Amino acid sequence: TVEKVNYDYYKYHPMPEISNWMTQTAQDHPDVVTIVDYGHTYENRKISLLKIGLSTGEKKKVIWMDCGIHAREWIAPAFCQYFVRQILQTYKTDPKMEEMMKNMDFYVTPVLNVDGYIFSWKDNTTRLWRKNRSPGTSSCDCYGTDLNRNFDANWGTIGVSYDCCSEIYCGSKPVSEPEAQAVTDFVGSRKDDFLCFLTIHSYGQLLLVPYGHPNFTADNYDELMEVGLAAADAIRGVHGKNYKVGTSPAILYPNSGSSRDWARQQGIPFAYTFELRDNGTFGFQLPEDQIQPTCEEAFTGALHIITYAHEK
Ligand code: ING
Ligand code: ZN
Repeated sequence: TVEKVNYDYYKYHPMPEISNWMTQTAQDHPDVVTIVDYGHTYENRKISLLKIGLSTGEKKKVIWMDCGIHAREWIAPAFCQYFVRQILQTYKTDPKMEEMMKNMDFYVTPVLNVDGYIFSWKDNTTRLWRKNRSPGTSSCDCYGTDLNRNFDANWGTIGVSYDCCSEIYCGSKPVSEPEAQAVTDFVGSRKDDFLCFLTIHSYGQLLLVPYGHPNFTADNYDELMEVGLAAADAIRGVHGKNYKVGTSPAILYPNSGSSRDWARQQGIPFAYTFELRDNGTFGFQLPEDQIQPTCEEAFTGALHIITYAHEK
């Protein structure tokens, strides 16, 4: 079969194009890629991931990556797509990648907050939308919950708002949102198999480790830092960009209810938040000519973490 080569990985794509890309990718690699629909958004769209791996008959470990939990962070879905292309391109010639594809399945969600992502493509006034699109309450007339404050990890305790008009509204209760429920159910059902939980955001050039709450420290904090710092070194080697490594309270701001903290609390050892480029010059509106270098460096960083987890 002839590989389709016409998808432009160095442009931003609206949701229908990303959905078609998922279908096409699964069709092009029927032996390694399957689409898994694992939930619905508030507006009842499917939430889907690509499961990527070589079947061996053995029980496999799992690498999780989600992109686009925040609507306006367009570089994140672009990175998930690039990541998928890279692993599919390299495993045939790179024995180390082939080994990883045999021992592990990669579960990649290119766009988690599908409703929000579509809304951010609507027009100039909606481009910077962050949250999902569920309506507020009878007493609060705004749309959207911050999905990265809605997970059941010290929910509602710090770095959140109970005002439904806020950008960091944590929702009415833990996992009130169907998008957070989908991840919770899917990952929670076989959490012991997961080695890595990588959740991709922008911007700031950071690798964040658990926890977001300053009163708690991950029991593998030292190892998370060591691996994160080595990943940042590798990232610096690609295009010279500096990525800071630390907990959110130490280098960004404290928060609760993030998917990464929930994943670490579930026992998934290597849980990281990536904040991709840039440092604020363009912010969420990162120009398309930076998609390629951003993806190249982030791929190197992610692969460093994944390789470490695999070999451990
Ligand atoms: N940043 C993340 C946010 O949800 C973060 C940073 C992640 C903080 C995880 C704490 C825990 O606010 C962006 N850019 O969304
Ligand atoms: Zn974000």
